[in-house]
Amino acid sequence: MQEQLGTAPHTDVDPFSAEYILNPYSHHDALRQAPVVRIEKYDVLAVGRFEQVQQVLADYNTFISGAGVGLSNLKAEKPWRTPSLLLETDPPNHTKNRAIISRALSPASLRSLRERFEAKADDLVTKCIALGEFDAIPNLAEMFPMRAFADAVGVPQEGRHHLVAYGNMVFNTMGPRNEMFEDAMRNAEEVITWITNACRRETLTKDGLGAQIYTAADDGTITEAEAGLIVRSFLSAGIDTTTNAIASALVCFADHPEQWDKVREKPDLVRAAFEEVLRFESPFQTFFRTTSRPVEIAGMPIPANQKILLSIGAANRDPARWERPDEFDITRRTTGHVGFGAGIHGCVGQMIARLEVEVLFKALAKHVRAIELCGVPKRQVHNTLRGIEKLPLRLHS
Ligand code: OVV
Repeated sequence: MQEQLGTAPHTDVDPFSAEYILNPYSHHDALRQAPVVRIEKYDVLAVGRFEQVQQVLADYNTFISGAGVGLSNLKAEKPWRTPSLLLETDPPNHTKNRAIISRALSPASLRSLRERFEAKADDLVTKCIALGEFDAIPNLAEMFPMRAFADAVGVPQEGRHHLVAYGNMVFNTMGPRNEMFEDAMRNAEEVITWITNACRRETLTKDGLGAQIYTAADDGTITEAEAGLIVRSFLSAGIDTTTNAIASALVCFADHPEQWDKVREKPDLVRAAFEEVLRFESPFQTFFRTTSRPVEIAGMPIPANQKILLSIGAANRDPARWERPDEFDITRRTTGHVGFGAGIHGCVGQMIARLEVEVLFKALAKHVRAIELCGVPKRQVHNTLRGIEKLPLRLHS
């Protein structure tokens, strides 16, 4: 389509419709038809080309997060929770908070977690093999982060299923007030009560990542309440994302047994394979920025205070950036994918996410010859995440 100079072409694509969510890839060309498009239904702009997504992510002063990274403008509409001190904040506050959580998630800090993760992965994989045909969502994709990550943070055992529900609330409410939004919020009060308690200093184990955040309250860098909110970010961002990354990886390997064979022969390929999963099936498909001033994107004037949707999924399959973008190929160069975002808000948990997936898939590579799909995976209709709801599998030892 020929775009008029200076105006973003309109599209009737709805990234929050069930039809889109079930197969986003067939709609991405419409989002990438120009550097910026206008999504009529929500009256927002969208970028889906790799180049512009990267440009928007890099310019954090113009494309801010402080008005929220969902469709709703947090400065104009009252949000259902206190905004995140990391995700929904801009410098200088973001910088200070990010340094605190960064330290807790640094490679040095994570080194001691590997062995614990390995024991859990081995145990879980052995149990899943013994199940025969099983649903890999609750039993594997959710179970592993729920054990490995939640233990690492130091949250109580009792009621951990609330973590999945909370992630669904956080990520579904980044979209419009549709059925997915309302469904996710149905049990909100109970879930929020559990999460709020789990983030308290007194509830957390003494030696976990959560407790480490509270050391910044001890030395007066942040308040007690701020420490609780930073711990909340672990619980918001750390379960559903990894769960769906694991689920997508399982489907990718079930669909491409020859690539699973490569991993089994050389388990050190797991880390590269995970980057390809993040490119190919980006768990966090869409989020927003808001313009802090009038700006141009590729010559198109954008007003101030304008919500802009970033299609991470479209950028990670942009044919202008990737050869054979729709092919899952664990041997390709994935450097530069935006599956973890980029820039100052780039996923602060990416090291622990990579560690979890590496350890889990190395355990699978050790024990599992073939990952067999025993039925069609049931996609989760979700405003933001590339989710799978039901995944019937059999792991052949
Ligand atoms: C990256 C991310 C996703 C969802 C929630 C948060 C962060 C948070 O900080 O609350």
